[in-house]
Amino acid sequence: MSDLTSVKSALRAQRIEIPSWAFGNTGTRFKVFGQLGVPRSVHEKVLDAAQVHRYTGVTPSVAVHIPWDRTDDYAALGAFAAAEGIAIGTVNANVFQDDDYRLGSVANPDARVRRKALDHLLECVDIMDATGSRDLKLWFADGTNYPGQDDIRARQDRLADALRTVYDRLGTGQRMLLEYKLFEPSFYTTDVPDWGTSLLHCTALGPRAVVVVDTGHHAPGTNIEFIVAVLLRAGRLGGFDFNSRFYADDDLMVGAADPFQLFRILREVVAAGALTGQGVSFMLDQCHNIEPKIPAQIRSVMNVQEAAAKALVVDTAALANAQHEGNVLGAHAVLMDAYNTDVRPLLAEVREEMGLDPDPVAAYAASGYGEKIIAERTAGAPAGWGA
Ligand code: RM4
Ligand code: MN
Repeated sequence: MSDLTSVKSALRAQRIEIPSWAFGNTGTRFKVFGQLGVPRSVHEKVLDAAQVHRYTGVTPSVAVHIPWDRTDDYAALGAFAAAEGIAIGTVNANVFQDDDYRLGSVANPDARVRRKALDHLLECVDIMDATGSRDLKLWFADGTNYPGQDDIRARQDRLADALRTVYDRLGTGQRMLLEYKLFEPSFYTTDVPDWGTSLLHCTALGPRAVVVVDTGHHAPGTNIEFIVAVLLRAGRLGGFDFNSRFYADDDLMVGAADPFQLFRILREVVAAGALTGQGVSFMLDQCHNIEPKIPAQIRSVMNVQEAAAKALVVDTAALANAQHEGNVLGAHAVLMDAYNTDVRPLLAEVREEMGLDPDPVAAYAASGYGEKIIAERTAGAPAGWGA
């Protein structure tokens, strides 16, 4: 795809989902630095998420994390979001913050703990029914710290049993997204450490179980775009959790650490015709420990858009030709020409055509919303990681 009209229409149609937890206070195991104006409820997170959509025009849904976003009436939450012009998106389960989960959740050796974790996952599907969410995202902290601590294969069996029960409970049109992560908090084995393990479980379950690629969840040097290409080919790429890493699961802004990697990933997505449409969900999974949160989300969305635009302007005919001729340097040059294109004027034009300010960062700063929430949100407990 390289004619301007189709590039622009793809950029207009691209959708990015932002995470509710990006707006709460976060930090590391060393310190959580509180910020002013932080939401005190899921409703205020929705208001902040709606701001990101107002200035970017491409983030019409916000993912929630249960229990961080627990509320009495999820249908009402969905209606509240709709009134703000956005929807409740992916429901993220959380079976890693309870004392009971010391030895794991659905793979725990204790049947009582497994049942408790399973009940939480099923509750998340109930919430999806109420909010109209399509996707359930599962990430398990399960694993072991020491050789011999538990039986590796038995843990896989327990995991598979739980996934089967949840999969069978999904309603029409609902999907299960199974995320993997190399290590942490478990340091010896992790029960879903890589895309292969995730894919094996998804394949056993059925077509509505798909893999999530969190860009921060790989060993240094991993070729993530290769994984993306393979999963797309198999029809099992459910979506991304975008963020940046320098060392481990850093959760920094997407496109900050390695914009070239983001381009290479999105190049595979564009090549598979999967940038727009319903199949692949483009989510951010980030925390903003020291930078202001709403502007950081806006910046992140723009980083994804810039990488996507570069992926869209690849001269595919010239690339195919060079590849066919075995012209190694020529093919590489075609890709680098696209990567080195300054797509910011193009994106500014697309925004203007969408009735948006060409500079979302400046438009948000000029809106006064940041000052308003600092003045208003003085009482009560700011949202954070705590359940
Ligand atoms: C995990 C994983 C999940 C995210 C939690 C907060 O490492 O990336 O997607 O929801 O962190
Ligand atoms: Mn993630």
